[in-house]
Amino acid sequence: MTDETTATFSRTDDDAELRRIARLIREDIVRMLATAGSGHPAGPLGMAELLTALYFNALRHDPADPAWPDRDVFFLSNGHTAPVLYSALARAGYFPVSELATLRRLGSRLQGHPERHALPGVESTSGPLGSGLSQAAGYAHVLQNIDHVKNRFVYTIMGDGEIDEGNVWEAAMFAGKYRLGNLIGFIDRNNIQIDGATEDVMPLTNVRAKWESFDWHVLEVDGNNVRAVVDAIRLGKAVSWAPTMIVANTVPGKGVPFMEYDHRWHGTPPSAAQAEQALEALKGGGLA
Ligand SMILES: Cc1ncc(C[n+]2csc(CCOP(=O)(O)OP(=O)(O)O)c2C)c(N)n1
Ligand SMILES: [Mg+2]
Repeated sequence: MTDETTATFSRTDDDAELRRIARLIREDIVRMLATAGSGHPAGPLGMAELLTALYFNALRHDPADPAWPDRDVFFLSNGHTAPVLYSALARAGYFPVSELATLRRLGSRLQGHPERHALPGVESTSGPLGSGLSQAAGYAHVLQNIDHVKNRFVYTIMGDGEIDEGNVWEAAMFAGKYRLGNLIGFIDRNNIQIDGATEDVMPLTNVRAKWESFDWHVLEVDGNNVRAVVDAIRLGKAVSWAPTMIVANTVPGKGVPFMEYDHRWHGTPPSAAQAEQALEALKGGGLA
Protein backbone atom coordinates (compact mmCIF):
# COMPACT_ATOMS: atom_id res chain seq x y z
CA MET A 1 0.00 0.00 0.00
CA THR A 2 1.46 3.36 -1.01
CA ASP A 3 1.50 6.25 1.44
CA GLU A 4 -1.55 8.20 0.31
CA THR A 5 -0.52 11.36 2.15
CA THR A 6 2.35 11.94 -0.30
CA ALA A 7 1.32 9.93 -3.38
CA THR A 8 1.49 11.54 -6.82
CA PHE A 9 -0.47 10.50 -9.88
CA SER A 10 -0.25 10.51 -13.68
CA ARG A 11 -3.07 11.12 -16.14
CA THR A 12 -5.60 8.31 -16.21
CA ASP A 13 -9.00 7.43 -17.65
CA ASP A 14 -9.84 5.02 -14.83
CA ASP A 15 -12.94 6.09 -12.86
CA ALA A 16 -11.86 4.56 -9.55
CA GLU A 17 -8.44 6.18 -9.77
CA LEU A 18 -9.95 9.58 -10.63
CA ARG A 19 -12.35 9.34 -7.67
CA ARG A 20 -9.48 8.41 -5.39
CA ILE A 21 -7.48 11.44 -6.52
CA ALA A 22 -10.50 13.70 -5.87
CA ARG A 23 -10.79 12.31 -2.33
CA LEU A 24 -7.09 12.87 -1.64
CA ILE A 25 -7.41 16.44 -2.93
CA ARG A 26 -10.25 17.00 -0.44
CA GLU A 27 -8.13 15.58 2.38
CA ASP A 28 -5.27 17.89 1.37
CA ILE A 29 -7.62 20.90 1.42
CA VAL A 30 -8.86 20.10 4.94
CA ARG A 31 -5.30 19.58 6.28
CA MET A 32 -3.95 22.71 4.58
CA LEU A 33 -6.68 24.97 5.92
CA ALA A 34 -6.55 23.57 9.45
CA THR A 35 -2.77 24.01 9.53
CA ALA A 36 -2.94 27.52 8.08
CA GLY A 37 -5.79 28.55 10.38
CA SER A 38 -7.33 30.61 7.58
CA GLY A 39 -8.69 30.22 4.07
CA HIS A 40 -11.73 29.08 2.09
CA PRO A 41 -12.98 25.46 2.39
CA ALA A 42 -16.44 25.35 0.71
CA GLY A 43 -15.54 26.29 -2.87
CA PRO A 44 -12.36 24.17 -3.09
CA LEU A 45 -14.05 21.07 -1.63
CA GLY A 46 -16.84 21.36 -4.19
CA MET A 47 -14.38 21.75 -7.06
CA ALA A 48 -12.23 18.65 -6.43
CA GLU A 49 -13.70 16.71 -9.39
CA LEU A 50 -13.21 19.68 -11.76
CA LEU A 51 -9.50 19.94 -10.98
CA THR A 52 -9.15 16.15 -11.04
CA ALA A 53 -10.76 15.93 -14.49
CA LEU A 54 -8.45 18.66 -15.76
CA TYR A 55 -5.05 17.77 -14.29
CA PHE A 56 -5.44 13.99 -14.27
CA ASN A 57 -7.34 13.44 -17.51
CA ALA A 58 -7.98 16.31 -19.92
CA LEU A 59 -5.04 18.71 -19.80
CA ARG A 60 -2.06 18.11 -22.02
CA HIS A 61 0.71 19.13 -19.65
CA ASP A 62 4.08 18.04 -18.28
CA PRO A 63 4.79 18.66 -14.59
CA ALA A 64 8.51 18.18 -15.32
CA ASP A 65 8.36 20.99 -17.91
CA PRO A 66 5.72 23.52 -16.79
CA ALA A 67 6.53 25.90 -19.66
CA TRP A 68 6.23 23.20 -22.37
CA PRO A 69 5.21 25.26 -25.45
CA ASP A 70 2.62 22.70 -26.62
CA ARG A 71 0.78 22.53 -23.29
CA ASP A 72 -2.85 23.33 -22.60
CA VAL A 73 -3.31 26.17 -20.13
CA PHE A 74 -5.62 26.56 -17.17
CA PHE A 75 -6.50 29.84 -15.47
CA LEU A 76 -8.06 29.60 -12.01
CA SER A 77 -10.20 32.73 -12.00
CA ASN A 78 -11.77 32.34 -8.54
CA GLY A 79 -8.38 32.64 -6.88
CA HIS A 80 -9.68 32.22 -3.33
CA THR A 81 -10.09 28.50 -4.17
CA ALA A 82 -6.27 28.22 -4.48
CA PRO A 83 -5.97 25.17 -2.15
CA VAL A 84 -7.70 22.92 -4.69
CA LEU A 85 -5.29 24.09 -7.39
CA TYR A 86 -2.24 23.70 -5.14
CA SER A 87 -3.25 20.17 -4.19
CA ALA A 88 -3.86 19.16 -7.82
CA LEU A 89 -0.49 20.59 -8.89
CA ALA A 90 1.35 18.84 -6.06
CA ARG A 91 -0.42 15.52 -6.67
CA ALA A 92 0.50 15.81 -10.36
CA GLY A 93 4.15 16.30 -9.42
CA TYR A 94 4.79 20.03 -9.96
CA PHE A 95 6.22 20.39 -6.43
CA PRO A 96 6.45 18.22 -3.28
CA VAL A 97 3.13 17.31 -1.63
CA SER A 98 4.78 18.10 1.73
CA GLU A 99 4.95 21.77 0.68
CA LEU A 100 1.15 22.00 0.90
CA ALA A 101 1.63 22.37 4.67
CA THR A 102 3.12 25.85 4.08
CA LEU A 103 -0.16 27.35 2.82
CA ARG A 104 -0.46 31.06 3.74
CA ARG A 105 2.82 31.13 5.72
CA LEU A 106 5.00 34.19 5.41
CA GLY A 107 7.49 33.57 2.59
CA SER A 108 5.70 30.43 1.31
CA ARG A 109 5.23 29.84 -2.43
CA LEU A 110 1.63 28.92 -1.59
CA GLN A 111 -0.02 32.21 -0.78
CA GLY A 112 -3.75 32.57 -0.10
CA HIS A 113 -4.31 33.41 -3.74
CA PRO A 114 -2.20 32.03 -6.62
CA GLU A 115 0.68 33.99 -8.05
CA ARG A 116 2.12 33.33 -11.50
CA HIS A 117 5.87 32.56 -11.40
CA ALA A 118 5.75 31.97 -7.63
CA LEU A 119 4.97 28.29 -8.05
CA PRO A 120 5.52 25.90 -11.00
CA GLY A 121 2.30 25.24 -12.91
CA VAL A 122 0.44 28.40 -11.87
CA GLU A 123 -0.45 30.14 -15.15
CA SER A 124 -2.04 33.33 -13.82
CA THR A 125 -2.29 35.52 -10.76
CA SER A 126 -5.85 35.70 -9.42
CA GLY A 127 -7.80 36.77 -6.36
CA PRO A 128 -9.53 39.89 -7.63
CA LEU A 129 -12.59 38.20 -9.13
CA GLY A 130 -13.66 38.60 -12.75
CA SER A 131 -10.41 38.54 -14.74
CA GLY A 132 -9.78 34.89 -15.58
CA LEU A 133 -12.16 34.67 -18.52
CA SER A 134 -10.62 37.77 -20.13
CA GLN A 135 -7.16 36.26 -19.70
CA ALA A 136 -8.27 32.89 -21.06
CA ALA A 137 -10.17 34.40 -24.00
CA GLY A 138 -7.22 36.59 -24.96
CA TYR A 139 -4.88 33.59 -24.84
CA ALA A 140 -7.31 31.43 -26.84
CA HIS A 141 -7.83 34.17 -29.45
CA VAL A 142 -4.09 34.54 -30.05
CA LEU A 143 -3.67 30.77 -30.37
CA GLN A 144 -6.63 30.20 -32.68
CA ASN A 145 -6.96 33.35 -34.76
CA ILE A 146 -3.51 34.94 -34.84
CA ASP A 147 -0.95 32.13 -34.47
CA HIS A 148 -3.28 29.48 -35.99
CA VAL A 149 -2.15 26.86 -33.47
CA LYS A 150 -4.22 23.68 -33.51
CA ASN A 151 -4.70 21.21 -30.66
CA ARG A 152 -3.97 23.48 -27.72
CA PHE A 153 -6.88 24.25 -25.41
CA VAL A 154 -7.42 26.99 -22.86
CA TYR A 155 -9.49 26.36 -19.71
CA THR A 156 -10.78 28.52 -16.90
CA ILE A 157 -12.97 28.08 -13.82
CA MET A 158 -15.10 30.88 -12.39
CA GLY A 159 -17.27 30.88 -9.29
CA ASP A 160 -20.99 31.48 -9.73
CA GLY A 161 -20.86 34.54 -7.46
CA GLU A 162 -17.85 35.66 -9.47
CA ILE A 163 -19.90 36.06 -12.64
CA ASP A 164 -21.65 39.03 -11.00
CA GLU A 165 -18.54 40.92 -12.19
CA GLY A 166 -19.23 42.99 -15.33
CA ASN A 167 -15.86 42.21 -16.88
CA VAL A 168 -16.94 38.57 -17.24
CA TRP A 169 -19.63 39.57 -19.72
CA GLU A 170 -17.25 41.65 -21.86
CA ALA A 171 -15.09 38.53 -22.19
CA ALA A 172 -18.20 36.44 -22.90
CA MET A 173 -19.08 38.71 -25.84
CA PHE A 174 -15.50 38.69 -27.12
CA ALA A 175 -15.21 34.90 -27.03
CA GLY A 176 -18.57 34.50 -28.77
CA LYS A 177 -17.66 36.99 -31.49
CA TYR A 178 -14.33 35.28 -32.25
CA ARG A 179 -15.83 31.78 -32.06
CA LEU A 180 -13.14 30.55 -29.68
CA GLY A 181 -13.60 26.82 -30.11
CA ASN A 182 -10.36 26.22 -28.18
CA LEU A 183 -11.76 27.84 -25.03
CA ILE A 184 -13.55 25.82 -22.35
CA GLY A 185 -14.90 27.58 -19.28
CA PHE A 186 -16.48 26.21 -16.12
CA ILE A 187 -18.86 27.86 -13.73
CA ASP A 188 -18.66 26.35 -10.26
CA ARG A 189 -22.42 26.47 -9.75
CA ASN A 190 -22.51 25.86 -6.00
CA ASN A 191 -25.25 28.42 -5.30
CA ILE A 192 -23.28 30.21 -2.57
CA GLN A 193 -21.11 33.28 -2.44
CA ILE A 194 -19.44 35.16 0.41
CA ASP A 195 -22.57 36.57 2.07
CA GLY A 196 -25.26 34.03 1.26
CA ALA A 197 -27.11 32.23 -1.51
CA THR A 198 -26.39 33.48 -5.02
CA GLU A 199 -30.09 33.76 -5.73
CA ASP A 200 -30.53 36.13 -2.76
CA VAL A 201 -27.43 38.26 -3.31
CA MET A 202 -27.72 38.64 -7.10
CA PRO A 203 -30.03 36.15 -8.82
CA LEU A 204 -28.40 34.32 -11.72
CA THR A 205 -31.61 32.44 -12.53
CA ASN A 206 -31.07 30.74 -15.90
CA VAL A 207 -27.29 30.59 -16.20
CA ARG A 208 -27.43 28.37 -19.26
CA ALA A 209 -29.66 30.78 -21.22
CA LYS A 210 -27.40 33.70 -20.37
CA TRP A 211 -24.32 32.04 -21.91
CA GLU A 212 -26.25 30.72 -24.88
CA SER A 213 -27.43 34.24 -25.64
CA PHE A 214 -23.76 35.26 -25.81
CA ASP A 215 -23.26 32.59 -28.52
CA TRP A 216 -21.57 29.99 -26.36
CA HIS A 217 -22.02 26.22 -26.55
CA VAL A 218 -23.31 25.35 -23.08
CA LEU A 219 -23.28 22.04 -21.20
CA GLU A 220 -24.65 21.40 -17.75
CA VAL A 221 -23.26 18.57 -15.60
CA ASP A 222 -23.09 17.13 -12.12
CA GLY A 223 -19.77 18.71 -11.23
CA ASN A 224 -19.14 16.21 -8.44
CA ASN A 225 -19.25 13.28 -10.88
CA VAL A 226 -15.76 13.13 -12.32
CA ARG A 227 -16.81 10.95 -15.28
CA ALA A 228 -19.53 13.46 -16.21
CA VAL A 229 -16.96 16.25 -16.10
CA VAL A 230 -14.46 14.31 -18.22
CA ASP A 231 -17.17 13.57 -20.80
CA ALA A 232 -18.31 17.21 -20.91
CA ILE A 233 -14.75 18.36 -21.59
CA ARG A 234 -14.53 15.89 -24.49
CA LEU A 235 -17.78 17.22 -25.93
CA GLY A 236 -16.58 20.79 -25.52
CA LYS A 237 -13.32 20.02 -27.32
CA ALA A 238 -15.27 18.53 -30.24
CA VAL A 239 -17.20 21.78 -30.78
CA SER A 240 -14.98 24.05 -32.86
CA TRP A 241 -17.57 26.68 -33.84
CA ALA A 242 -17.99 28.25 -30.41
CA PRO A 243 -16.46 28.44 -26.95
CA THR A 244 -17.94 25.95 -24.48
CA MET A 245 -19.21 26.83 -21.00
CA ILE A 246 -19.68 23.90 -18.65
CA VAL A 247 -22.12 24.78 -15.90
CA ALA A 248 -20.90 22.43 -13.17
CA ASN A 249 -23.49 21.89 -10.47
CA THR A 250 -21.47 21.27 -7.32
CA VAL A 251 -22.12 20.97 -3.61
CA PRO A 252 -20.23 23.58 -1.56
CA GLY A 253 -18.18 21.79 1.10
CA LYS A 254 -18.72 18.45 -0.70
CA GLY A 255 -17.72 15.40 1.33
CA VAL A 256 -17.76 17.11 4.72
CA PRO A 257 -21.37 16.87 5.95
CA PHE A 258 -21.21 19.75 8.42
CA MET A 259 -19.90 22.09 5.70
CA GLU A 260 -22.15 21.08 2.80
CA TYR A 261 -24.57 23.71 1.43
CA ASP A 262 -23.65 26.26 4.10
CA HIS A 263 -22.27 29.61 2.87
CA ARG A 264 -20.75 30.28 6.29
CA TRP A 265 -17.95 27.87 5.28
CA HIS A 266 -17.07 30.10 2.31
CA GLY A 267 -14.13 31.59 4.20
CA THR A 268 -13.89 29.91 7.62
CA PRO A 269 -11.19 27.26 8.22
CA PRO A 270 -11.92 24.14 10.28
CA SER A 271 -10.47 23.92 13.79
CA ALA A 272 -8.15 20.98 14.54
CA ALA A 273 -11.07 18.96 15.95
CA GLN A 274 -13.32 19.83 13.01
CA ALA A 275 -10.55 18.86 10.59
CA GLU A 276 -10.26 15.45 12.25
CA GLN A 277 -14.01 14.98 11.93
CA ALA A 278 -13.86 16.10 8.28
CA LEU A 279 -11.04 13.65 7.45
CA GLU A 280 -13.03 10.80 9.05
CA ALA A 281 -16.07 11.73 6.96
CA LEU A 282 -14.00 11.86 3.76
CA LYS A 283 -12.53 8.41 4.38
CA GLY A 284 -15.89 6.86 5.19
CA GLY A 285 -18.05 8.94 2.88
CA GLY A 286 -18.04 6.58 -0.07
CA LEU A 287 -16.55 9.18 -2.40
CA ALA A 288 -13.84 6.68 -3.37
C1 LIG B 1 -13.21 42.00 -7.39
C2 LIG B 1 -13.47 41.28 -6.09
N1 LIG B 1 -14.51 41.64 -5.33
C3 LIG B 1 -14.74 40.99 -4.16
C4 LIG B 1 -13.92 39.98 -3.74
C5 LIG B 1 -14.17 39.28 -2.41
N2 LIG B 1 -14.68 37.93 -2.61
C6 LIG B 1 -13.88 36.86 -2.51
S1 LIG B 1 -14.65 35.41 -2.80
C7 LIG B 1 -16.14 36.20 -3.02
C8 LIG B 1 -17.41 35.41 -3.31
C9 LIG B 1 -17.46 34.92 -4.71
O1 LIG B 1 -18.50 33.97 -4.86
P1 LIG B 1 -18.18 32.60 -5.60
O2 LIG B 1 -17.34 32.91 -6.77
O3 LIG B 1 -19.49 31.94 -5.86
O4 LIG B 1 -17.29 31.81 -4.54
P2 LIG B 1 -17.71 30.64 -3.47
O5 LIG B 1 -18.33 31.31 -2.29
O6 LIG B 1 -18.66 29.72 -4.14
O7 LIG B 1 -16.40 30.00 -3.13
C10 LIG B 1 -15.99 37.57 -2.86
C11 LIG B 1 -17.09 38.56 -2.98
C12 LIG B 1 -12.83 39.64 -4.57
N3 LIG B 1 -11.98 38.65 -4.28
N4 LIG B 1 -12.63 40.30 -5.76
MG1 LIG C 1 -20.23 30.08 -5.46
